[in-house]
Amino acid sequence: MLTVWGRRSSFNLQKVMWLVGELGVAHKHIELAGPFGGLDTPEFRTMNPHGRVPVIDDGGTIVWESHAILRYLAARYGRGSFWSDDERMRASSDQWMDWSQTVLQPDFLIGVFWGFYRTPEPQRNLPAIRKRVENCARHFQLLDRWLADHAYILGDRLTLADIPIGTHLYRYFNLDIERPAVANVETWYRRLQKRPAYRAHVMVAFDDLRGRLDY
Ligand SMILES: N[C@@H](CCC(=O)N[C@@H](CS)C(=O)NCC(=O)O)C(=O)O
Repeated sequence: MLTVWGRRSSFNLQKVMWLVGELGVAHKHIELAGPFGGLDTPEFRTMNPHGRVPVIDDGGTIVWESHAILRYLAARYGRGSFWSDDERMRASSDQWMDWSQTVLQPDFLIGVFWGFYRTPEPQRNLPAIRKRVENCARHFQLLDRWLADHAYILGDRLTLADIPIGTHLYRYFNLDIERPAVANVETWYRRLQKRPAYRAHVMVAFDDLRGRLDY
C-alpha cells in the first residue's frame, strides 16, 4: 500500500496527491507538518533526513522530493500514460518540470506567495514583491505563447509536465496581485479544473496560510 505524508495545504504535497488521484492508486494519506507537526520525530527523519514533506512509502520504497516522487509514481503506476519509455518524451517533460521548480516556483511560491501572502503586512518588502510579481507576469506570458497551440503543456493530453506548473494556477489566480492577460493559460486552467483530482488536491483553500511564516 502506498502511504503519502504531508499537509493538504503544502504546495509540494499537492503535486504528488494530484498525480496519485490521476493514477487512481490505492493509498493512505497522513497529514503531517505545519499544524500537524511530526517533522522532527526520529521515525520521520529516518524516512527524510531533511524533515520536509511530501514523503512516500510504497511497499518499503521511500522517496522524498516532490519531483522525484512524481517520476517514481509515473514510472511505477503510469507506464504508457504518465511515463514513457521514449527518452525524448521524458526529456520534453523533464525540461518543463525543472523549469517550474527552478524558475517559476522560486518567483511565485517564494517571492510572491511567501513574500506577499504569507508575510504579515508590516513586514512585507514591497519592492522585492513587485519584482517577483513582474517576473511571474513574464513567466505566465511565456506560457501563454506556448499554450497558444497546445491544449496541455506537451500536446493534447495531461502529462507530468503539466503537474508542477499547473499546481501554481489556483494560488496565482486567487491572489490579489497584478496579472497580465493570459487567455491561453486561463483556458488550460479551466481544462485542469474539470479534472476531479485537480479539484480535490490542488484547489484547496489556503486562507490559514495568510500572514503565517512559522511553517
Ligand atoms: N524541494 C522539496 C521542498 C519540500 C518542502 O519545503 N516542503 C514544505 C511544504 S511545501 C515543508 O515541508 N514545510 C514544513 C512544514 O510544512 O511544516 C520538494 O519539492 O519536495
